[in-house]
Amino acid sequence: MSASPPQLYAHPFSSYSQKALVALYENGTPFDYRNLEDADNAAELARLWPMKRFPVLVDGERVVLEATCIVEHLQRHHPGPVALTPAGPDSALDVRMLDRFFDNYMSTPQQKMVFDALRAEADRDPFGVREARAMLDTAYAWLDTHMAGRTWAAGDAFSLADCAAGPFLFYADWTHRIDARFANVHAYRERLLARPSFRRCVEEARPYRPYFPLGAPDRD
Ligand SMILES: N[C@@H](CCC(=O)N[C@@H](CS)C(=O)NCC(=O)O)C(=O)O
Repeated sequence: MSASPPQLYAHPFSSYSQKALVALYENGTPFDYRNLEDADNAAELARLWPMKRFPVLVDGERVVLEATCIVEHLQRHHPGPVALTPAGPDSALDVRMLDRFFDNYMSTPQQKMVFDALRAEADRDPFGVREARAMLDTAYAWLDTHMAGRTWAAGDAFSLADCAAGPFLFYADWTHRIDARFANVHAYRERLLARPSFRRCVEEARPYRPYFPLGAPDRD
C-alpha cells in the first residue's frame, strides 16, 4: 500500500481501538500509533473522519474506517502468520457473523450504558439503559450456549471475531456483570485475557482506568 507503515488513530482505553490493536499485535505488524490522548492527533482524526469515531487507519492514500474493516484491510495488505479472516468463504462468513454479534449485541448496549452515564442527569435515558441491560443478558445467554465446547468464537482458530470479543466482553462485564451461571462466557473471557495480544491492550489501557464513568472495578 505504502512504503511507510500504516498509521492508527486510536486510544489505548477504547474498546474498538483495542479490537484493531489486537489484530496488529497478533501479527507483529509495524504501525505508527497516533494516540488520541495527543490533541494534534485528535484534530487530525476530526479532519479524516467527521464522525470522530475511532479507530481510523491511514495506509498510503487509503483511509480505512471501522474496526472490522481495519482488521480486514490488515489481513489483505499486511498479512502475517495469524490469519484473522479465514480463506474459505463459509468459514469467513462464520467469523464475520460472530464479529457482527459482538459489535451489535455486546458493544452497542455496553456503549449505551457508558454514554448514558456521561450525560447530565436531566438527559439520561433510564428506559434505554434497561433495554441495554436486557440485551446484554440475552447476549450473554446466547454466547454461553454458543461457546460450549469451543475455544474461540468461530472455527478452531483465533480470528477477527475474537479481536472483537476481547475488549467487548472485558468492558461489558465491568458495565453489567456477566452472571456466574454463564460459565462458558467467563471461561472465554479469561482465555481472551490470557492471550498476549489482548493482555498487552489491557496493560496499555490500565493508566486510563479513571476515565471509566461507572467506576473501574479492582480486578482484571
Ligand atoms: N462502528 C465503529 C465504532 C467506533 C466507536 O464507537 N469508537 C468509540 C471508542 S471505543 C468512539 O469513537 N467514541 C467517541 C465518541 O463516541 O465520540 C467501529 O466499528 O470502529
